[in-house]
Amino acid sequence: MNFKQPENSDLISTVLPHFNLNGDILKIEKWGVGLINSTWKISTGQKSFILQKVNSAVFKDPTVIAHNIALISDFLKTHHPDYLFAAPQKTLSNKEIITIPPFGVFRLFTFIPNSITYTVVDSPQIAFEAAAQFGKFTKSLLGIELIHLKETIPDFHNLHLRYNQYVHAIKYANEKRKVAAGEWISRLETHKTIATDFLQIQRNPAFKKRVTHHDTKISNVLFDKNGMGLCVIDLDTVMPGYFISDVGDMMRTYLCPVSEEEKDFSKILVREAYYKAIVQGYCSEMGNELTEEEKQHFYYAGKFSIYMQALRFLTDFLNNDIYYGASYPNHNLIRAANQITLLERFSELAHSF
Ligand code: GN1
Ligand code: MG
Repeated sequence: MNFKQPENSDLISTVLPHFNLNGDILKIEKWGVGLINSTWKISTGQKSFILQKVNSAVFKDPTVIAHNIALISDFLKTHHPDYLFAAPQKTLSNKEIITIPPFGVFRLFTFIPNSITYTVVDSPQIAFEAAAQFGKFTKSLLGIELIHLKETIPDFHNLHLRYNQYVHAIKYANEKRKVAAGEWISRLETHKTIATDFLQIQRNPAFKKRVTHHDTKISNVLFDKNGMGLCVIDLDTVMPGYFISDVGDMMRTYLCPVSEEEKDFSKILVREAYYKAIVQGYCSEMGNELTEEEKQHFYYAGKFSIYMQALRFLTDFLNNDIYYGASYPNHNLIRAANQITLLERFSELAHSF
């Protein structure tokens, strides 16, 4: 279904009346940097909220998200009642998530008072704290019956499938885009073994599926004013997965001082102290749970995530930007080239890890 993007006036007249805000709306601000969902911070005199419109082209069945969040929330209440869990607030009709035509699918969270988010990682301590929070999240959910946790995006981090989608995109791309991508396609080709190694992981019983976040960028961790981690947020892609997905995406997004949007590739470099902080932070929670073989794959985790994101951006460029969208010509090609450059910098460091 095609929905309209709401203006602030539409939020006030049509969307927010479905929720109990307990006060007058004083301010509506666009919030966060996500590429897929749209997010706003809603402030009232008493409390603040985070309103999110779920991208229903990507999350085809939003009830699956609501199901997973309810399952996790119940498990934590029973087994870890002190865990700070930002569950969505129910609508006046008692739903966690609601379709409001013509604007889309929405849910509302209470804004955790005094919490801070970062958009860049500028100290190893922040990287350690974030990694510890993602580790704690998975650890706290050990014991949940994975069979009941659904895949909100089927095959989301299946690298083998992502590779096949990329090959398919090359085959059917228009000539102009294929030519523009040529150099980057050949540079990516030299890293193809990352995809074949993943097939081995899938077959290896030492690699366990656990509750995995799948989007461990720094803005998905809430911190307190002293820089201590409080909890993780943005739980749409929580589903069964391998630890390499979470650790790898932290490496992809914390090791380099600039983001995937950076066009000046001379700024792309890998900060080793941050690598160590991620490994130590994650192991501070998950060290006793990971198998020896999994522990041998921290470095692979970084390659896996950077390579997969490069494939995904390049695939989208070849597919005329249908997934991520583009705000300037060649946007997804630049993002892909940025990630391929990061992969090259990361690969050069192999000797030191
Ligand atoms: C998307 O929307 P956002 O920024 O949270 C994507 C991630 C990518 C990321 C790259 C559902 O996340 O997998 O790593 O962009 N999420 C989805 O910036 O595809
Ligand atoms: Mg996300």
